[in-house]
Amino acid sequence: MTKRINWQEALKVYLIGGTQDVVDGNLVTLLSEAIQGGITCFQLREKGPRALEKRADVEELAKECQELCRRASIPFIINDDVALAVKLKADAVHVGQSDRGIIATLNEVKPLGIDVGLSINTLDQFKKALTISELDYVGIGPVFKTQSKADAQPVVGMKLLKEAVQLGPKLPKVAIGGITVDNVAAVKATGVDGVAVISAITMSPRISRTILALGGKS
Ligand code: TZP
Ligand code: MG
Repeated sequence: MTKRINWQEALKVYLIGGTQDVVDGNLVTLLSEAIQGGITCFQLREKGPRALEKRADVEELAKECQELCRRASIPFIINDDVALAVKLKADAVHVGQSDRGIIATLNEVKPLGIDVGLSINTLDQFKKALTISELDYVGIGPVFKTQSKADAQPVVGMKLLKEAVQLGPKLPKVAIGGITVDNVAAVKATGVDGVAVISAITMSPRISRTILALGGKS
């Protein structure tokens, strides 16, 4: 019997991070603090010029992060790397539109009890996602301008969030891109289930306080 994740709950404060996002490069310490602060899930996204390069190092880091998440009973998600998600039996894998086909990913991982999240940047992509019954959640964005992703898609604004909530109320949704403690209330007012952030948490001088302000578990 595989576990069932309540994504509507798990998406509330979704931390994304990799070595490249942490000033001192110590992702594990940052993640422990963020878990203490009340994040509701974590996605390992090791990517970009400052990311770890060796496969063995990424795997080791992933295992450490997975163990911290397991102890805190929050989902551990791997970005893009389906093979690593399968090897570690992550709770979920998150893929983008340009990554390996979503159907191929679902066919490979769902039988193993691994959930799948998909990035959405247009209403057409969202409509298509609604036809894929096995999909577990979508990430919609970038809502605002982001400094954390070099190849980010055009900003979608809050209009797309509102349209998606109206069109597909049941599919769990997390908003992403440029979300901070200052705009989180407006983002949540659209009806999305939660917010996914990198810099708001990784660059915060007061991690716990920031997570609480974003809606984390207290
Ligand atoms: N996908 C769309 S925007 C983004 C990703 C991974 C980066 C979000 O980072 P930040 O710092 O919260 O804007
Ligand atoms: Mg991707």
